[in-house]
Amino acid sequence: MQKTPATGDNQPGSSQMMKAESNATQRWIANAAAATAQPNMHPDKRKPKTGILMLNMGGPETLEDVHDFLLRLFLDKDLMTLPAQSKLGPFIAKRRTPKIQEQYNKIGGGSPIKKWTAQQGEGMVRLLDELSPSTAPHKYYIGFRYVNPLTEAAIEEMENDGVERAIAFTQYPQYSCSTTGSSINAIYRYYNSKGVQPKMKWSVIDRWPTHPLLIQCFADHIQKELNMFPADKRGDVVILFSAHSLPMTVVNRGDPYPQEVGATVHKVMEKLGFCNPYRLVWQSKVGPMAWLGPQTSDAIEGLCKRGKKNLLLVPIAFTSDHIETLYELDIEYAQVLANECGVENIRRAESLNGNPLFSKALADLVLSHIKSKEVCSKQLTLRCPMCVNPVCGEAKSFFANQHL
Ligand code: GF9
Ligand code: FES
Repeated sequence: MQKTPATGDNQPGSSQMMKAESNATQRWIANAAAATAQPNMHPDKRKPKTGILMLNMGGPETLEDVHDFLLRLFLDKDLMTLPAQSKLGPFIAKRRTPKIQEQYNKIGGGSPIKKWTAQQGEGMVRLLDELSPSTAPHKYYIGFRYVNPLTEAAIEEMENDGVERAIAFTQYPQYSCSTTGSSINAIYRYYNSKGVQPKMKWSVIDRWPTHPLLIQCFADHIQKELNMFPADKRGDVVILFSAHSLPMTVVNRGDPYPQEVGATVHKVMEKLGFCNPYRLVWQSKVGPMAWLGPQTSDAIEGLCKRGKKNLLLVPIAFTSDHIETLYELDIEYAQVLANECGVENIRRAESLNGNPLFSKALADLVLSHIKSKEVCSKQLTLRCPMCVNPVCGEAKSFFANQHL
């Protein structure tokens, strides 16, 4: 028999009191067992108090996943609106699949984004459990927009796990309605289409373009790469920050992304003491419409023509490797295009990937967010001046009505 806790003036005897004491004892034993057993349990088996949903677009892990990735992308009404989208979307997805499969084939057969996100998430929750016992256990969930694990499945898992506090944490440092906005709308659509209210309390980390540890990571990776240039060329290197471009229709409706990417670039250069000349350029334009420029490829060509032949490419809007770094920057630009242009030295700064300081940045963002007791940034409460997507307004109201 276990020792029972002192219960004051209990007089043993009546069955009522025996029952009361027995209940108290069992509760005490259960509580004690939970308190001592939980920290030793496998992290995945403990009931998480705080769930952190890491939002990103995701990428196909295998060549077989390419089609469904493209299908979901071209059906995403928060990313783009096409005429007769439910017919045209699948048509374009199918037509583009072979070309995109070929690109993924050249980078080893698939996107590494899930692997990196999981590693970053593990590091983040390990730190959070140490730094914030009152909100522990923390569990990370991956919510991709276009591949598994999909955002909707992750939300369901969080609800089933009995998470109390749900934090939607965008993994895009800079906010665009076409990226983070689409993921946030997806969370809103999940509850709206089921017609249920969340059991968890939701809040959002919607942007972090100038977080000091993010800036430190970028500066470290740039410095490391600058040091790889021949010493006599190092001072002549042009740093080309390359971010995913946006259609001008998105820019002109007032999307905050170009300004926020500019803010990241400025802080990184400040950290480096403005050691080299630099530009912010934009990659991955597709289709016939106008996109924000200058394009990364044109900038490489134009600089070479003007005698600037030592270039350092820095992916600044994605934190992990993906097709735009491993194929577009490394193969298309740094190998093929650079050769044609007569480049002397061209290098690419490493993505943040498995850098432990980056996991620390993520943990610090979550911790500051919890301490702030705010549902989201003030910026998230404002729709783009020219927004025509009603779901943006509904999603903003959904989060504004979450009371922590
Ligand atoms: C984006 C990051 C920032 C379809 C073209 C066939 C459209 C689009 C984007 C922005 C990704 C990562 C931005 C379209 C239509 N967009 N891509 N917007 N993508 N592709 O509106 Cl970090
Ligand atoms: Fe920006 Fe709707 S497009 S808020």
